[in-house]
Amino acid sequence: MSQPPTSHPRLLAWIDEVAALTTPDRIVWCDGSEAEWTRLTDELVDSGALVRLDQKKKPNSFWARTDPSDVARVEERTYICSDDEADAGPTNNWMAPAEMKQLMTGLYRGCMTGRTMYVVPFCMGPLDAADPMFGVELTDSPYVVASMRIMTRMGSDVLSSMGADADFVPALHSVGAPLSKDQTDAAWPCNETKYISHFPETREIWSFGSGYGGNSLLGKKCFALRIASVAARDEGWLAEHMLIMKLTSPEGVVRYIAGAFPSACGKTNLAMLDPTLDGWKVETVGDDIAWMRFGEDGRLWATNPEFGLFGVAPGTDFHTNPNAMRTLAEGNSVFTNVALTDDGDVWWEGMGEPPAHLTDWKGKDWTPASDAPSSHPNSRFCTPIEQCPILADEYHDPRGVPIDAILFGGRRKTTIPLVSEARDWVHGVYLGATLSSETTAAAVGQVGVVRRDPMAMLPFIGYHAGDYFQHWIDMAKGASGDAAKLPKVFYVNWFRRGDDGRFLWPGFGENSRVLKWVAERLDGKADAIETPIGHVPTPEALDLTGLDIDPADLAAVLRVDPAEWQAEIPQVTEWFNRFGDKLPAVLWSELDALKARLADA
Ligand code: GTP
Ligand code: SPV
Ligand code: MN
Repeated sequence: MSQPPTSHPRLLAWIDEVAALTTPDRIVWCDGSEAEWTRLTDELVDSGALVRLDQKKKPNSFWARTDPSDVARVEERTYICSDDEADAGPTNNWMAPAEMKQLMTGLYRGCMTGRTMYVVPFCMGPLDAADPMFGVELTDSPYVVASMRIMTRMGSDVLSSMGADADFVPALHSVGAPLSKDQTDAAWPCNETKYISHFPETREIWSFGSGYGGNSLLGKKCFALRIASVAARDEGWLAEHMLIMKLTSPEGVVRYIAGAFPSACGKTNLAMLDPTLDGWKVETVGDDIAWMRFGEDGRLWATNPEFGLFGVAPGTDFHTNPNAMRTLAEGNSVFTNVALTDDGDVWWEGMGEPPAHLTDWKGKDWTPASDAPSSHPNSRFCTPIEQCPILADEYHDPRGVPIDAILFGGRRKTTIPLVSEARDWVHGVYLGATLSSETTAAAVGQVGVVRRDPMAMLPFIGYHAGDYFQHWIDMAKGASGDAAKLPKVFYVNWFRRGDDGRFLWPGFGENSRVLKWVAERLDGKADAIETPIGHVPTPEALDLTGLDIDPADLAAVLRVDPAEWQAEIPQVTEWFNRFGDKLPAVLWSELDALKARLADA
């Protein structure tokens, strides 16, 4: 082992302990340098784990294929190991911490044999934050190291900032595939047995068996949402699955908007939106995670703790998300489970006409006549956020941005109108708590099933969801008692469909029309109809300049159908019942009030 570049006693002791357990052949401290990136990616290319893309088309970029069994987050294998089972609540898997540690210690024993253990010091959010949030990931996956370098601030600077005594979240990761002598490595080593475990009291993460994104890049969902949500509950802030954007009107009025949509439901696209409305400007602050704290002004300020974008590839194109395409053209990216073109570029469904021949995500020949898609529906690009051409300057500011509006949204074919505005904060919390969406390929399991996904955080709340709802309601107290300082809450749905299955609303850049209505509501300018579910724009209140939309489609996408909403009531009741007496009573009152309004409608 090379001389450790730190004297941090707790870190050194932990590394010794993990090394003794997992028995790696060597330990490498990651410095985050360009030279290190080059060495790692060269090694991965030499071993066949990565393919280097064409230097002109995608400079310094790579194509990765996973094992076909390791393509998404594994919610069934994800655990919140709180001391008390009641603290994990009904929405999380739970195991007692000692039991989980014993079980996983068995799995970890010798699991890094034949491999390198990388020490990855990282920081979620800017290093010059008042209270930088450090983590250290120990991993035996060089793919994870390369990805962590894109997704987080990582390396020597972080280690020096940590000094000898900074607090950090220890995050242990292994693909769970020890290598014996003479054994050739798999292109994507992983283990059929997977555990993604969180210990909220001790703020630790133990991950085993998967190399995929949310299961293995432990700064992201595991730290910045599951562990951070627990810290946020204790300290009076919010760690949320939200995009953050800066919206500027033609008059130069700036609004900061956060948006919580479940996985693969449009956060990255909205965060990077290219407005079709003249004079409106969107700039990106974050596309997946927001940490929101009260400022001295009593307003809620949001920061993006990440350093990269880990975005859904299929559907991304110059027509839908040109800013993502421009970000990727800069290179320095890793593409996972997309298709490879014969001239060394990447391709995926939604990127216009398919080439005559591709190598698909399983490494097989693919032609337009092939039955299966060329790219996995949860294939991803991993790319530095600083390459985004519309990155807001405020991204770098450790104080973040003061949030004017929160959008909740999901993927619903029916019922939910294009946009509605909550009546007040508690009604907004009700909308978030009852948010529903069709499941997507971002998690292993059936796709297209409607489920409740509160605040788009169902798989990410690190404690009891009933307590989480109460925490959201209590945020009203943080605003120095002035509810007017809280963000206004809106509920959007880009995915409503007609009887023929078509999307009723064109989405993407056209969503700027909805953003304009939101901004005008904040200014008290735009018209709305009061419906039982909240304030919905009149068709005239939406700026439809230059948009060719059938008036019948517009009416259908804005429609609030009391019968459809009545049909949701038993599902919401059943959902709320799951939380027993942990469900804040005011949410039952909101449901009762909704029922009464629907009965009168
Ligand atoms: P995660 O990274 O999993 O959290 O996903 P996300 O919420 O960032 O979703 P993303 O923006 O990557 O979009 C997911 C899928 O929805 C992509 O295939 C997009 O093309 C598609 N999508 C995004 N916005 C819209 C929209 O306004 N309308 C339609 N029809 N599809 C959209
Ligand atoms: C999500 O599923 O919400 C993602 C991808 O952003 S992952 O990093 O795998 O969680
Ligand atoms: Mn996400």
